[in-house]
Amino acid sequence: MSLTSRDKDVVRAFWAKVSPRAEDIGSDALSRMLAVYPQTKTYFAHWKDLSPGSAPVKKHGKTVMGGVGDAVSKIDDLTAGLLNLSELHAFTLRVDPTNFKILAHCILVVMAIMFPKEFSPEVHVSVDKFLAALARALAEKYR
Ligand code: HNI
Repeated sequence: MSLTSRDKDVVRAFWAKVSPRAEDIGSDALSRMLAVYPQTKTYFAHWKDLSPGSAPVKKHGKTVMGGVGDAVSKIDDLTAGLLNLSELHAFTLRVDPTNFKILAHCILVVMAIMFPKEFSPEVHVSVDKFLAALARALAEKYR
């Protein structure tokens, strides 16, 4: 299901609202991924402290959301836009692509918690479709 121009407008407008808190979103989403899907911890074994809100989790949460913001700016061609990031995750980090959907789900949950008013059913469906397209674009290099 590809993103309609309406989806893209909704995602851009919602991102403009939530991006000032991107670091908090990323840190909470990453903390949740590590807690709810402990198999993802294997990719971060080199970190000292994996506990929710720890320094490395906060820092990486910000990094991940930087990637999400970059994807919003490249929403018209996510596959091309995220090619390097897909290569990094596939070949260097060897992240199992099923985990992209898992982190995307955690990001959606945190956005709903932090922005209950703005997270209307219409925003929900467009942001969900965007994050699914982002996960697919990151999995592109695995094919
Ligand atoms: Ni991901 C590094 C973005 C999902 C494990 N990740 C990055 C970087 C960005 C990024 C940006 C930094 C790249 C660089 O150094 O140039 N990651 C994203 C995005 C998603 C995502 C946008 C999906 C929404 N990454 C995942 C998932 C895992 C993952 C699901 C594992 C479960 N990522 C990593 C690891 C690194 C990483 C590991 C390197 C971090 C480090 O500190 O070594």
